[in-house]
Amino acid sequence: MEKQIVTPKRSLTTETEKLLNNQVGKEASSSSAYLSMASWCEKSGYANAAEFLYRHSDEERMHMLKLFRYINDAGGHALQPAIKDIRHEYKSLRDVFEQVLEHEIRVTESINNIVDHCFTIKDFATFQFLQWYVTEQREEETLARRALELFDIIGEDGVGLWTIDQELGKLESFVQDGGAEQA
Ligand code: OFO
Repeated sequence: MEKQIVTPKRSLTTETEKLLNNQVGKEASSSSAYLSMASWCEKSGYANAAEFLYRHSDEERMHMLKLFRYINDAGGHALQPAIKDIRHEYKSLRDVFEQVLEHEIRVTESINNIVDHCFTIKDFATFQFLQWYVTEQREEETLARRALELFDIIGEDGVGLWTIDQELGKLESFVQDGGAEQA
């Protein structure tokens, strides 16, 4: 007979566990969406944009795992999410980065809702854990906006798209070095 393990008491509420598992799904879906975008960029000849998105796909998986492990550490049950509705085709390179920005804004809203919920119910441990995601989302939105600005600053005609692809390859170090704040 299988040994029954008595579930010890925990501070994590069922509602918070559900919200965190929902966020696991969003991070996994981000990882898959960026992987699909990376593939489209690569086969369309935008090698730097592809590398940028491959890296971001890996980062999103790391975000998912961080939440996943937290849920179990806090006494909950992290659930492997199903991934649905991943787009494989894009109209243009600009379309890809417009999707990235919209996606990040939706993820920020979702994180903010969970943070608000945790504060309201005084789950300060989860509230504090989520601060990392608050900072991360701000950085990722900045990065996506900077990427989109390149299209207007450089222009897409002639060698424009080639130049934009080159600049996309340098963007992360610019934002990480605080260039976005200093500019
Ligand atoms: Fe998970 O960092 Fe954006 O989405």
